[in-house]
Amino acid sequence: MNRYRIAVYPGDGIGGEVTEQAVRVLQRVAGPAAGFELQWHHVPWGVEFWKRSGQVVPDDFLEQLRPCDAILLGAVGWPDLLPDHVTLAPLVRIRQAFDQYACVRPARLLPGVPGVLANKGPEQIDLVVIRENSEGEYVNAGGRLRPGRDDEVAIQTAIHTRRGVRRILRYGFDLAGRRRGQLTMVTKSNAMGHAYVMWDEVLEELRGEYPGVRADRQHCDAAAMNLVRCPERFDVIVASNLFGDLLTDLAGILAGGLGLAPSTNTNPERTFPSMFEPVHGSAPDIAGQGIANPVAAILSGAMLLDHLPQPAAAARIREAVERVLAEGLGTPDLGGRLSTSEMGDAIMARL
Ligand code: GGG
Repeated sequence: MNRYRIAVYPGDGIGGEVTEQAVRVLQRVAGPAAGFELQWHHVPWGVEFWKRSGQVVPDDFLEQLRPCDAILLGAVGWPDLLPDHVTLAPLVRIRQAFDQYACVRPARLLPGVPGVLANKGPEQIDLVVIRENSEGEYVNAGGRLRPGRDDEVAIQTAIHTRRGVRRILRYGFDLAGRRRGQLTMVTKSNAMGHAYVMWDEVLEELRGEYPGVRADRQHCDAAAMNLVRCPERFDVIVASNLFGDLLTDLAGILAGGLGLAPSTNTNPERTFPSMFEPVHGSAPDIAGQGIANPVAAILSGAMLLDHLPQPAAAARIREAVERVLAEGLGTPDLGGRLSTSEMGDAIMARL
């Protein structure tokens, strides 16, 4: 029997509430009948850990995570106590240290889920955003000169490498080839004429290797507009780190809300563990009320199983979630009345 060691990093706010449900569901589909076992390594990091130790994560946090087969993350951030860039730093560090360069964020409007766009249903909203996750605007290169003074200078430099662009575009081409064959690369090369012009060149360099994929490019402003105007024209989007972050909140809303939006931070070479997390953040406004939607975390768990790989168990989870949503059940963000744990119960009951 395969045994996988999974690190669970619930984090802050609703992270703990939704991760608890994801762990329940994952535990249910594992076991001797499925042919694999999950061993959990819970890490209590985040704002509560900082209150006790003065640090959001311990010094050896990467060493603790490294031997795991995968990481299940909840959410990070509690801005009343700590600046968001402090609580987010370990998450970005994990992505970079473990070379999790492919952030995969599917956005599919499921039957039964109320959509926000008139005349755009499940047939029209089914896309995947691949966000470059290791470089770009998130490398945090820069600094502040004369902080707080009127003549302060702050520099935040984005770094894009040809190798990094090539590998994320290849990932997108490969995925588009397995889906509907449409790749859209999103940049802003008309206004940012160095890095994003290199992105354009790499797209042209690779295009000929994928005759089965139609590849086009859009500037990020046009892509945001077109996602709302004609989402059915998108299949696979590849975007830089920041643009991917922006577009996946938009895509998540088009697919019914961030409470439903899962994601991966994948190291495709499997040299390091990959990490799975809901797209949403810690939602301090509803934390502790037991009303957060656990579906994004549960579907992130299904993506984790796909990666292990245990695709049959992943499919069972997706089917159970789809049945619950098709029956019109949901948490308040979906217009429903179920609590976080009742939503978990409903999914467990259909497994
Ligand atoms: N689910 C993880 C989480 O809390 N994300 C909040 C966030 O703002 N993440 C920034 C990012 O994904 O780059």
